Amino acid sequence: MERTFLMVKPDGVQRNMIGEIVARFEKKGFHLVGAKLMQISPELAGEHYGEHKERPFFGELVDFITSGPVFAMVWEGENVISTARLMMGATNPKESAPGTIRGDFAVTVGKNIIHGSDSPESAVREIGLFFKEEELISYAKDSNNWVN
Ligand code: RTP
Ligand code: MG
Repeated sequence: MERTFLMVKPDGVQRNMIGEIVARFEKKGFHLVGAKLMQISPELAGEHYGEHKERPFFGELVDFITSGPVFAMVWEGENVISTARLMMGATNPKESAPGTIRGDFAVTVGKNIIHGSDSPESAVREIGLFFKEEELISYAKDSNNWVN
């Protein structure tokens, strides 16, 4: 079963959106296997966003993602990586469709509420960066049988 790494960014935590975001993925039919509120260090931020190191916004991105607590999660389910990206909406909220998280709740690209892995390779890498194996819980839930 596929897994992805999702994270409510500091703006989402400050705006009391953890519950709203968790609820969307739960109701969709995905399965939560790990979650924690945490403060990202500058080192972890640099690794997580390593692909953007040369971009002009890198410094701002690291400052923002380390500016307050984030809510880190691992979700499991059929096609969860690409479906979660659809549910998040386009990176820039001025282009994200209504009905998506960014389309419904965000205005500007630097404060777009949620992160989600963009590929199977990113998902494995990011889950490994943020979670220890023992922090991820495999468990059965009867409701899963009504989804797949
Ligand atoms: P994320 O990694 O945070 O889930 O976002 P994403 O895949 O949709 O977008 P990505 O290209 O990976 O960019 C990472 C984050 O950098 C900020 N950004 N700022 N000022 C800008 O032009 C700009 N472009 C990107 C955004 O906050 C984006 O989420
Ligand atoms: Mg990205």
